[in-house]
Amino acid sequence: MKRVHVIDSHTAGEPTRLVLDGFPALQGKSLAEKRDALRDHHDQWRRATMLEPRGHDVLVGALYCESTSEDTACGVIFFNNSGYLGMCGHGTIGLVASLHHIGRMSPGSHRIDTPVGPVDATLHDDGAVTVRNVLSYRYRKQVPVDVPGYGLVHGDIAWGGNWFFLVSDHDQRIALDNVDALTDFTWAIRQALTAQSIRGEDGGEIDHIELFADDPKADSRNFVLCPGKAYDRSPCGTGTSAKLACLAADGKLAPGETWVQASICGGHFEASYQWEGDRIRPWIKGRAHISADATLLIDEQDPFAWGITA
Ligand code: PYC
Repeated sequence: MKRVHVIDSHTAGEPTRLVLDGFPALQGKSLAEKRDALRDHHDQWRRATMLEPRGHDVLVGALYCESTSEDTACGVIFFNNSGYLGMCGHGTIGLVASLHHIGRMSPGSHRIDTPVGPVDATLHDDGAVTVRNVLSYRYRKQVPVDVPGYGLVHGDIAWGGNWFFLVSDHDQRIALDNVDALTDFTWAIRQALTAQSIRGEDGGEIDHIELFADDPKADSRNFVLCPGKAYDRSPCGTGTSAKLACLAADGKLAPGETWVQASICGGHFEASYQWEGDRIRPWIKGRAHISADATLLIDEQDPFAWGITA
């Protein structure tokens, strides 16, 4: 029997499963190299912890990695039902809350390494967490994409730690009783972007699609489709960073001004930015709650030991 110690939390409704130990040791110096080693040689561990019967499509995994330098508290590799993420804002908030829960992190500021660069997380005395995210930017403005069944859709392409396609001009209703239609629409956009070879600046796949609408209690409400076709229950930390980059580029939000991003589920993140050269430094503030401290058991005799896959 293999055993994996996990702490589950949710950040504004979006779950994070922190893997504390049980995964194999990973080759590589940098977090990007370790992420590649996990993906290329040990991906069954992601599948076992993320997919049914132990996981589900909405879950985001966060593999805790011991710090390899003096200035970082730890490293983290994020993954989900379909593969690997660059950064994850809600997941970083969940990681910090979980480490605090088990007594491994105190209030204050902590540097955390990720495959796309270090971020800083401040755990506040009241349990809220502010993430100083990786530098973010808008790559292209109002890119047209022909979406079969929907017609021409325009969106901005922006980096917030993952690649996003951000669409404000649409006729969809962003409400929980309309999730199926929103998923169909955003999945069609995602497939059209891939089919039409519309990619991020580094050639990376644009695997997060974000829709915006007005919200009576926030500056905006979003719907974010994640790479594995589940929607983000939280306002999405990297997606909010991408949004800030677009607002900053359009001169619609001043540096230091607070932006309140609501999710389709009604959770909120508070966000702000500062310019650093031609990119922005985003800050995202939210809160996570612990939901389980558990040991996953992987029985080699179990035909679904390593997850249910297509
Ligand atoms: O909060 O950055 C985020 C995120 C990415 C995917 C799901 N949540």
